[in-house]
Order: sequence, then structure tokens, then C-alpha cells
Amino acid sequence: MSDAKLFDTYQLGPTKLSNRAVMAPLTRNRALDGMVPNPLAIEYYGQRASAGLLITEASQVSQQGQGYQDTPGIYSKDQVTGWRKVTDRVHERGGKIFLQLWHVGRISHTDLQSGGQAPVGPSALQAKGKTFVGGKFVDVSAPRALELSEIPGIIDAFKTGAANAIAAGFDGVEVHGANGYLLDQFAKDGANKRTDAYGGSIQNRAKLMLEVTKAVAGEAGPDRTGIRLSPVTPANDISDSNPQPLFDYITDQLSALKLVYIHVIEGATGGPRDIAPFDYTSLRNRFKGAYIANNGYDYALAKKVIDENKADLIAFGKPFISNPDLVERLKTGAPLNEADRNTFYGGGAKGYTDYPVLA
Ligand code: 8OZ
Repeated sequence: MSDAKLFDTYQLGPTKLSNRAVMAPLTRNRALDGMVPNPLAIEYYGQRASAGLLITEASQVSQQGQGYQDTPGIYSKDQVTGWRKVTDRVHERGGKIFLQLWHVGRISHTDLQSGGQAPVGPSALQAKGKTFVGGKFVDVSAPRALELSEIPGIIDAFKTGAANAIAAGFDGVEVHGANGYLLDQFAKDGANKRTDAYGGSIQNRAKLMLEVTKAVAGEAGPDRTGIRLSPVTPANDISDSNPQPLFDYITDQLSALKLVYIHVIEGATGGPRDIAPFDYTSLRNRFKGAYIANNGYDYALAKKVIDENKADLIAFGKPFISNPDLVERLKTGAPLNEADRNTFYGGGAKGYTDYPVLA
């Protein structure tokens, strides 16, 4: 039985976590009816309530913000009602849960956009990448550049999403600022070629991410608002020519907003941690709130990083898919179930709510 600090409680703003293991946001594509969380999601998240904190799968703040089939939303009344059942179950079981607010930007397909319109991005530059629509992987569609006049509407959609999440009983929200989606597209110069107030300098490119986060924090409270960042990931064809000063600046600004955490994907999302040089300690030291570290952590690395005070919390992804009782398994050194990749995206209970707990 490990007595590692990983299993100690943690005070995340007003939210008391029973341990420092976080379930990372994980896209599962099972919201089959009106982008409302599948009833099985109640069981799925409830089974994992022993995590210190659950972060939901990315949930689009508008139809325009959807990029894959069957991902849940947080903009309709029925979606809020659906999510309320999830938060109630998690709270009944003593857990805490944040909802991740998402706009995919250019990583979408005309089939998912109202009236078959083009997806939107900072610039009319098509990503080299695939999305999952109509039961198959297809190239993402060519986007159009957002007009300056449309930016307030984007900020407003995130703000309403935050209000809806709080109304649905979430303990807080996480802004999805990572993995090559809209806010990351604006921030990074590989996708943002704008010449207006939202393009060019680091300050201009970071502007949308910071304005959205400020609006979200205004709704949920900064002590119930976190953000996910991925400074060097190549996910969804995203890149930046100089990520260190960009993310140093973003982190300073997020700290000034008094956000409760930054959740940092170190390296390539779901891939090598050392894909590109980057000083994560710089972000850890600049940010006054909690630092959640993510990407490829196992027990040994989590223990080391927490003991060395390089992170406050550790987010685990795939291990939480296949081990509802991951915290108990890490604590006792029990073996972990293997995750079945074939059931990650889409389907029903198989590979979702049927992973066994320890006897
Ligand atoms: C896997 C498949 C689809 C979306 C992310 C929301 O990478 C995602 C995602 C992951 O952040």
C-alpha cells in the first residue's frame, strides 16, 4: 500500500480533491442522440469517481464547434439535462468533475456544420488531417477565416457553455486550449496568418484564448476555471515557430486571471514526451495556481514528479479508460487492465462501462 503524496488530498480552489490523480479528458463519441451525453455516460463517469478529479470528454460549445460525430455538446437544454445526471452520479459517489469546453475550429467537416457550410478557423488554411464523420475517417474540410465581427460570438458561446456547465452541476470547467483546435489554431503561427488584431505578434495570437478564458472565468469563477495547453504537440497539423515565448506569455496572463489550474500536455499528445525541446518548469514556475501534468505518466513518473514538486496533480488518460479503479490499483500496485483501442471512439458499453474493477 503506497503512501505516496499522489494519494494525498488536494485543495483545488474551493474544490477538495480526495487524491492527486486526475482523469484526463477523453473523446469517446457515444453521444448518439442530439449530442446529448449517452445514458451510459452516467455509469462510465460514476465508475471512475474515485479519481481526485474527473475532466469530461471535450464538449462543443456550439454546433459550429463540433468536429467529429457523436461528441456531446453543452449548448442545448437537453445536453444540460443529460450532463446533470452525470454530475449527480459522480457527486453521489464522492467525486469531483469539471467539463471541458471545446471549439474545434478548422478540424471539422461540412457534414457537421449547419447548412453544410465550411468550418471556421483563424485563416483559410486546410489542416492535413482526418476527422470521423458518417462512420468513417475523412479529410477535414477547407475552412474559411473567421471575420473580426464573428469573434464576440465565439467568446459568447464559450461563456454560455460555462454557465450551462455550472447549471448542470459541474464543479468547474476546463477551456480546451490544446491539440490544434480553435484556440490553439489562433495562438500558433502555423495556422494563424491573420493581419488584424488577432494575428501577427504573440500578444495578438494569444488574444482569443485569453479573452475566451477571461469570459469563462467571469461565469464559472476563476477558482473553478482551468485550461488545457499543448505547447509543442503536432496534433491536428498544428505548429508554432517559437512556442516557448508564446506559452511563457500565455501562462503569465493566465496567472494574472487567477485561474485555478493549467493542464499541460508535455510533448506530442498520446505520443513521445520528448518530441521537441520545451521548458515546462518555466510554465510551472510562472503560474500561481495548480499545475496538472499530462502525457504518458505511469505510477513511477507520477510519484517522482509530485515528490519533486514539479506538478501538483497528474492526469492519466488511457489507464483511466481501462481501469475504473485506477487510483486503487496504483495505490496497491495491482496490475492494470489493457485498453482496447478498437472501442475508444464510438459504440456502446463494450470498452466503455465493462472494464472490471479489482475483486
Ligand atoms: C481524439 C479524437 C478526437 C478528439 C483531443 C478532443 O485530442 C480531442 C480528441 C481526441 O483533444
